[in-house]
Amino acid sequence: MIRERINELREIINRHNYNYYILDKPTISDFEYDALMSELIRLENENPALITPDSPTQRVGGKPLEGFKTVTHTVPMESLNDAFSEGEVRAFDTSVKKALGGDRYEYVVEPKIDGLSVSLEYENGLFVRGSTRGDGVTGEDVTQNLKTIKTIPLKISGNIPYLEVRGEVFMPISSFCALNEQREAEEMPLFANPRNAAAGSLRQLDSKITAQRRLDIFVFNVQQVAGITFATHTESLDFLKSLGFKVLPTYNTFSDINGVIDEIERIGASRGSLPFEIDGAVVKLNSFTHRRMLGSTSKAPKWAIAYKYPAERKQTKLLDIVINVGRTGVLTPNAVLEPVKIAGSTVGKATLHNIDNIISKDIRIGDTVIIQKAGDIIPEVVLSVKEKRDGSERIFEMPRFCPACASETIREEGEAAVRCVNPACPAQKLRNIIHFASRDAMNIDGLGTAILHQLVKSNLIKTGADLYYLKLEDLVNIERMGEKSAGNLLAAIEKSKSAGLSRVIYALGIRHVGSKTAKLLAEHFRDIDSLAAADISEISQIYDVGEAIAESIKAYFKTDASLDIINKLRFAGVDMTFTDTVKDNRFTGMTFVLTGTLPTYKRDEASAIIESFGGKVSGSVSKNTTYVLAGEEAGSKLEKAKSLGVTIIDEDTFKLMLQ
Ligand code: 0OX
Repeated sequence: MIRERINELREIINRHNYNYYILDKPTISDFEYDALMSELIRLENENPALITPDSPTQRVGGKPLEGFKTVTHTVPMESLNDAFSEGEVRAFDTSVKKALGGDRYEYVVEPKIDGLSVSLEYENGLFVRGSTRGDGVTGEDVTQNLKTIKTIPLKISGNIPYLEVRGEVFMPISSFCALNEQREAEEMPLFANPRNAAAGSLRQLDSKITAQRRLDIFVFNVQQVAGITFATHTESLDFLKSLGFKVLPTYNTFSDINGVIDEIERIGASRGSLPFEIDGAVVKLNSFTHRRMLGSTSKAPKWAIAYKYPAERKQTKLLDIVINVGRTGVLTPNAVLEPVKIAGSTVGKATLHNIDNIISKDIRIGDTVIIQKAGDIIPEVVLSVKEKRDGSERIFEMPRFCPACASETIREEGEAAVRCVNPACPAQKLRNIIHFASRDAMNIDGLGTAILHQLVKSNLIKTGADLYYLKLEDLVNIERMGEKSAGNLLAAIEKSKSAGLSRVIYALGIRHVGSKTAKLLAEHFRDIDSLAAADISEISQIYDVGEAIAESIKAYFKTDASLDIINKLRFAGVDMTFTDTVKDNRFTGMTFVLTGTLPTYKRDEASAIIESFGGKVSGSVSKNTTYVLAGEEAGSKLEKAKSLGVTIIDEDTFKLMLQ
């Protein structure tokens, strides 16, 4: 009874998923859909034995992985030879004609989706494995992540013992824009284009993140199938469509090259209005017999070619140059343009990269310029049209003062970028505070980006030092924070006051000062005031601390804003003196067994560390062993640990435990 209802619900939900995601024709309301899904989730929760891997509930992502397994592609995932002109496409046709010796032949022309290639494998109708292309022979197992893509069927009909299909995972432009908008609001680094966003999303070890990313797929090839043969590629694509796959939006056939060229142009002209990005058109022979006659080189088939569209260029007027202060303090000159339509969107802004670029291309305010949209979402100014000048154009200079905070900017030797190094600069505020609270810095537990974003937005904090002046009511007033979590957070902030000098130095976010340098500085100067007062020669005398780092430290402590931060930290009672590392007793009562060769620690080093934290090291595994720390070529101890169910850790995990 319950089993039947579960099956029925799965079928109904799968049908609605197909209507919504593949046909783009929803047949029920979101409300009704959610009700069906909730019922299925409830029934499965009550009857966990009835959960199957192809259930629509299994698309939400699972436990984070430690790493991806590698997959060997039994049928190589070949790449394509490129063509950049009509002439090259015609030359390809000439070589095909020659190889087929007078046979009549037919081409298929497909849009070339700009995403990343994946393989999907089905055994007895069930989606069992999905992997990235990798180098074509070995890729990574990303099954969990692919399952979150609603257009990938988890089950197919037709009694097919084995099927492997290939497709391109991509991020629709609208999802990409929404994702970047959200990341911008959270002050996270932006993805340069939808392809990078898709790749970053598919290669997440935590599939729950992938599930939030709204990826999609177009399938375009049968790699292998048991029990069915096709005469042509289009036949195989029609077959995939009938199984419920989301196949490429077009795959038209042509029996002469002129038709192919026209189709390439047609696809190119549609580029701007497609909801996803394409970077070319693929021309393939349709007949599998003909494909076999042509064969492949080691890299790519000789029966196909990818025509790559040139980056679109447009002419417009450069109205002004404005400065954007990025999250790392870099001042970037941006062009304000007379709006033009390019690659599907209206553009009024373009990047000029840096001042050297402006000087070398002699770009002036008021110039007529050529802009180009290549892989990146923000177009760039390629050149200025000097013939169109009338003498009214103005030469641009970088401002000496930061437009966001008015403090003096610096340009380091050998660097193209001009920077603002004021730690309290509003353009970098949130980023600096996130760094301040992060694990290797003040290590404030429970203080994530979202909370910090709200604290900054409500003007409760301007720098990391302000965290020490937060009160309970400040925290409970921000969204979604209960009194208990607010209390925990205050306790974590309080605890961080004794993090020690090296963490404080690192937390300040001084350019070039990583946690290793911060430790060296802390050991040498022993309190923050000595560091702040030191001159460049004294700082750069420290082994491993060069002149560039020393200059950066000096520049940091020169600003009033930095001194203000130091004073606030002092007044709040943050320990800014160096004490030789005090070990805690975190391993008391635990027994470790070491086996195999560890990547960086020698055995006795690891043993000494364990003992210094109060743990014991034993030579043999028993049920009383807490952890087996295993390296390369671990032998029987590892086997024994597995059989006894003892937790096995690697060196990376061990290092995490030491932090
Ligand atoms: C795409 C795409 C990629 C099959 C044989 C060699 C390459 N990105 O849209 N690859 C292929 O063809 C493979 N077709 C496509 N449409």
